[in-house]
Amino acid sequence: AEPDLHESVEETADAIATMETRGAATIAAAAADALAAQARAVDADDPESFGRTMRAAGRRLYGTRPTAVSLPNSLRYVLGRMEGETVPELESTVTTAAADFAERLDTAQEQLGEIGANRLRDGDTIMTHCHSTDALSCVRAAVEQGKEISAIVKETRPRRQGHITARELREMGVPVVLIVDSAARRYLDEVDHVVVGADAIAADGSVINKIGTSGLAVNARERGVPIMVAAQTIKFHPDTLTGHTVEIEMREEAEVISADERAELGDLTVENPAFDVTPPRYLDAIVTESGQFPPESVVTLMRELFGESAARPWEE
Ligand code: RUB
Repeated sequence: AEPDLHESVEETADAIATMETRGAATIAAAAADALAAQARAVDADDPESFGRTMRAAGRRLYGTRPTAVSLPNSLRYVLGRMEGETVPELESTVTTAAADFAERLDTAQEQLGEIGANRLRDGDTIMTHCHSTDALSCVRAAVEQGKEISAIVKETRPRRQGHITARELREMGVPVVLIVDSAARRYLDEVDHVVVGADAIAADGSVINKIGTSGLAVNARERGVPIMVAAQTIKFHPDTLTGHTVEIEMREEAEVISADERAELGDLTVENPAFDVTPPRYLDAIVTESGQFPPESVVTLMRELFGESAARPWEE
């Protein structure tokens, strides 16, 4: 039987699954926090059972959503640093690693923001898709540099994360025009730069992000509008170094149609993929805390960071 888990692990896992906690970086931070809470709460006198409980907590969090690789990378960072002969030693290595991880996330986001901001010029209009804290970090840094930026914000059906983006841009003083997703190509003529985030980046430079990103990228390329992906290196998907593909999450039909609409429509299938894959040829740059990269070149940095194999310390 699986060990009983601390309520903050259960709550964090539920919040990720229901998307109350969402966005790749935010999910990663929440998972690290939950592991730290679990470590502090473990009521074990032997190191063996401490380790078992921590791995079970890792599995519970891992199983929530499949696409954002920042989640397993967070578990990897924290559980990979769990070591010691006694329970207090194990506990302190986990809580220290979780705190380090959170600090690295914040620092990385700030650093990539500075780099991404250099791509934006005074007077630029950007277009956004979904809500990405990494992408917004670039806009925030540009605004702080004194550049005037305005934004065309895609609503992002079915869950309208564009509303979160619109609100945060307004808080930065950025003028916002909100559009439905299907209006994006019409407005690209007015756009200087498309700025999006990532849930995962594959070894070939493909970017996995909110459904609709790939269509936006193809349209932007056709219109000659540059598109940058703002993504910390925890978005690198180490399994893709060994030929694995990234699982695209399929979500519930209830996000797309109501029960009444379903009754009216009758016998059909609704499909609701949450993410899509944009091939590297449609992207101009991947902006990370370690610098700006042409998408095709990220594999070198990925190997440096992860080696050839990705550990899975949450497994038994
Ligand atoms: C969120 C999404 C975001 C990335 C990057 O999808 O696709 O663009 O996660 O976000 P969902 P960040 O709403 O389904 O979680 O830069 O904050 O990590």
